[in-house]
Amino acid sequence: MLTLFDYLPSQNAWKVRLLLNQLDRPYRTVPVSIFEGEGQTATYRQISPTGTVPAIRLDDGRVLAESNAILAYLAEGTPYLPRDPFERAKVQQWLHFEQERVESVIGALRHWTMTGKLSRRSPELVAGKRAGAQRTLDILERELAIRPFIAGDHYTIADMALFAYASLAGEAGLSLDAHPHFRDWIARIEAQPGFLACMHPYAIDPHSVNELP
Ligand SMILES: N[C@@H](CCC(=O)N[C@@H](CS)C(=O)NCC(=O)O)C(=O)O
Repeated sequence: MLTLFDYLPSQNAWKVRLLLNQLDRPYRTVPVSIFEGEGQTATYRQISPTGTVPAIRLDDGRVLAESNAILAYLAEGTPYLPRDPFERAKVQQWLHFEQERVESVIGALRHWTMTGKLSRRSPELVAGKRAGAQRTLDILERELAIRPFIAGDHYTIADMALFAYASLAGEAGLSLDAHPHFRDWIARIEAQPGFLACMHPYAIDPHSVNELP
């Protein structure tokens, strides 16, 4: 059975849980307490070179890290990853966008906001992230005004990846009032069969107030 190396408040890991739920694929979980340093042990770094979650281990012992690489692997041959080379590349386009402009911008702001770290960051850094987050939301608003899903007419792993942090922009202190198409897209994703509504706040982990090692 597939093994998922997981940390419950991680939305990167939630992406993988979402896909596994939508595929109705069984898996077992190994929790990794990232704020206590479990990600940075030599043993775990053989599974995930950066020490981050999520990562997976297959039945044959092979391991794979990076949430979007895991999504692409698990979605192969399913409706969530198109076969057509151009349509696949479009999915990749938005997976790259997600890592560069959503996870590392909205995701970081949300992490700092939810765990009390915002005041420990420089005002310039926070202002830069806020401006970047606003640009990201504006891009998504424009794109989602002209098609139902981010990579085309169908729901794909690109939507799953984006949803993980972009849909929680409010928890990063960002307003979605001026983004009606983006809000409609959120509702469209939540209505997908097998959607995983269960998300876990950082507050379930008392160690999350600490800096990552
Ligand atoms: N690009 C990676 C980012 C993964 C990541 O940063 N995961 C966080 C949890 S959301 C983590 O494990 N952080 C621990 C650390 O940075 O040491 C991915 O998409 O999987």
